[in-house]
Amino acid sequence: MNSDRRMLLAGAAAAAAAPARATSGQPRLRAAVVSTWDFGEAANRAAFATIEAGGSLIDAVEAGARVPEVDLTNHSVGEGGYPDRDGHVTLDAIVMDDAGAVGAVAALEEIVHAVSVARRVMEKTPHTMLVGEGAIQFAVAQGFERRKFLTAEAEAEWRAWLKTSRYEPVANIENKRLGGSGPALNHDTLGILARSAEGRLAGACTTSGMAFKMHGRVGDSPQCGCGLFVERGVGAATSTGVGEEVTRIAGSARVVASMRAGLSPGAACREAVAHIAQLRGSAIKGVQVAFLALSVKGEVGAYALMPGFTYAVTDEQGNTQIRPAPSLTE
Ligand code: SD4
Repeated sequence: MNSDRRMLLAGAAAAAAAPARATSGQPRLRAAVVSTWDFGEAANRAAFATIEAGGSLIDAVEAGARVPEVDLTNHSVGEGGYPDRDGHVTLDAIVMDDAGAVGAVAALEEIVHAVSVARRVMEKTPHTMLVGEGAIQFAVAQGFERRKFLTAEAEAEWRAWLKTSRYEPVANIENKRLGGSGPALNHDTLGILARSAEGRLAGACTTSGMAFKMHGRVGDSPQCGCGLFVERGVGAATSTGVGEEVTRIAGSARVVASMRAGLSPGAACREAVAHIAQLRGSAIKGVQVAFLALSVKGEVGAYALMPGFTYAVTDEQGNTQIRPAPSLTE
């Protein structure tokens, strides 16, 4: 089966599995939720249900991001994440609303729900990011459970990797190992954006980063303006892929700036991808980077460097579709 057909079927299956419409007679909450990759469908469902239950947009994106954080089959987020080259699973996460509230953690270890710690940083500290041991201490003080984790599968992959210890873009090595067909099969970072009926916006991003990275490496995901950016009255954007390439251009902030200047979400994502390609030339051969954006009006767009990036869109009625993003290269 070719990948387009798989995508369509996935979309149909996801739509069929969409949450039931509210029947309470209350005016409908018309929030839209979008997230990266096809597994984002489960995250969208959790986020949408949270809004329908009366939660805030931040509640919604947090609930969505917590889904892959405990999905042990997801090797780029949370408990199932692949470790760094020293065998430590280290997590990065961020939450942001459209009123300038932002909180993030980076290189967090031994706490599964990094996105929830990020939210506490936003709400309980005067800071925007805590890292490493300080982030762990803060999380423990906030009542989060601290425990070591590294799944048997992640440990086996790490031990296999140690035989060569060659750090290469995950887009290639993990795909080959998993026998996947697309170039981005194992990029599983979750970026999630939500919009209320009134056009308010929030977002979150959570990841364990690139597999077998250097200890202490932080990618784009938890950095405000790189892995996530949200601006009132304009829109929100998030990214996935090799974070260094996004960080170089403050990618998500750039996408939102283009939307502020009048570009559609799709055109804004394309502009950022094209800029990376132009800037980096042959240095990014085989590298995947993708952006996903949501405008204040509820328009959605995405664009990737390489084919294979998909995203999940949940409309105001709660129906979810998986869409393939256009890409710069074939
Ligand atoms: C990072 N952008 O740490 C993340 C990785 C990623 O899907 O998106 N993986 O660079």
